[in-house]
Amino acid sequence: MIKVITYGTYDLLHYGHIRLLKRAKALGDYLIVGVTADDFDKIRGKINVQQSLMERVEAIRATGIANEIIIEEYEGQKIDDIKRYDVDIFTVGSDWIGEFDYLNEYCRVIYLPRTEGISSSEIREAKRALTLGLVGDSMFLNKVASESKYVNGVCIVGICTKKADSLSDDIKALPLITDKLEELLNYVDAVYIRTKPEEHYQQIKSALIHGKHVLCESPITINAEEYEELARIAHNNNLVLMEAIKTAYATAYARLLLLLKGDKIGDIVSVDATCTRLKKEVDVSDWNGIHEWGPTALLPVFQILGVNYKDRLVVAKYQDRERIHDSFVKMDFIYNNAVASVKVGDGVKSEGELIVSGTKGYAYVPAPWWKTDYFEIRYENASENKRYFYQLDGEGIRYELVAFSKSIETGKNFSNISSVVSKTIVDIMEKFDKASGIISI
Ligand code: C2G
Repeated sequence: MIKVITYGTYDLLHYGHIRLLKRAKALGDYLIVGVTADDFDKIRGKINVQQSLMERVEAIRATGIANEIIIEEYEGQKIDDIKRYDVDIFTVGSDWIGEFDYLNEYCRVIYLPRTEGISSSEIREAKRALTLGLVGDSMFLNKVASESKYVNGVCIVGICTKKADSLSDDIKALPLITDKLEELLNYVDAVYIRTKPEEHYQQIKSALIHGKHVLCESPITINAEEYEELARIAHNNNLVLMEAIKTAYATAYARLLLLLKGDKIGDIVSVDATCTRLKKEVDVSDWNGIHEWGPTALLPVFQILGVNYKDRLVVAKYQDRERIHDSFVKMDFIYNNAVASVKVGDGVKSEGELIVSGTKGYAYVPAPWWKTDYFEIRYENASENKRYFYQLDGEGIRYELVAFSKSIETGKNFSNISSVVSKTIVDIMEKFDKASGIISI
């Protein structure tokens, strides 16, 4: 019996895949099909896969072509599989020609002509086809423009800005550059907003009223009533209003949360998050420290300990006598059985780490924890320490854009940030801006 093996993602199974599978089967008597696991795809850069692993396995099974279906989970697994299943032939489409010649050491390698004119990416592009407009003057928008290229179906077609000249060539080449938001809104399906928080409410409201979906840098607003109003407008018009905190979409951060929920370090007693970035000179026209860093630093506190803290202590150092621009803020939150401490600022330098302390051990995320691909779970007995690494491309922005476009396309909520957490972040910002209960140093 001649055993043949082939591998693929097989997202949105199409006739190109099926032709490949039929020709692979014809090479022998028994066909094993390896379907790639979600994590494995993400690590190898396939971040747009629409169907779950099980949906893709079931679609392959339904063809009746495969004699056996396995899951491809890690780099190098093909060699293990060829040995384990005593495979005679490895085959894959000609788009991979040369990539798997090393397998000749273990079995015959055959590249089959790829079917032209169809691909999962093209199907996704056609299904999703979302035009996106950027709003703001920040250099951060350059990253969003370059990251959007990795997201099937999302096309940035314009920007509303007053500083186009200071932005990237990608942005300068956009078909529409305007300083009028309404002009941009008439040209796109959705907007990504990165402007000063005090401008968000009006900009988001205008976009929603124009029937546009919104991805907005946190804090979405700095007023709780305004947040509620915007959430209501979005809900009533079946529009997506999603908060952008790229950390929430970093795989390592998301996996850390799952481990902590799984009792890996016992009962969590303390969460300590620090985010600082010392600016050469503080531009009081720019975001102040708490608005720029507060949402990111607060995210693990509220996602790990929840939002029902009993009390809080806020200490702030300001750059200016009017107390408009904070340079350093320390916030402590008291819970029933835990405490959290957040330190943020753009006028003070500290170690940007995240430490979650528990009754069995602790989680340590090194600086810059907010865009980490690595963390450790540490115990009293260091030999039990565990290290985790998860590839992070583009600081998490592309995954955030995928979640936004999937939410729009499906009408389901693919945001990694719950509305309760969003609301609490807004509440903290509003209280801070009203200087309620702040100890100034
Ligand atoms: N394919 C094809 N014709 C197409 C599209 C895909 O012949 N129009 C083939 C690919 O060459 C591959 C298989 O169908 O052999 C599955 O394609 P994908 O689902 O795109 O997955 P891919 O990542 O290309 O799979 O490690 C090997 C890879 O996993 C191969």
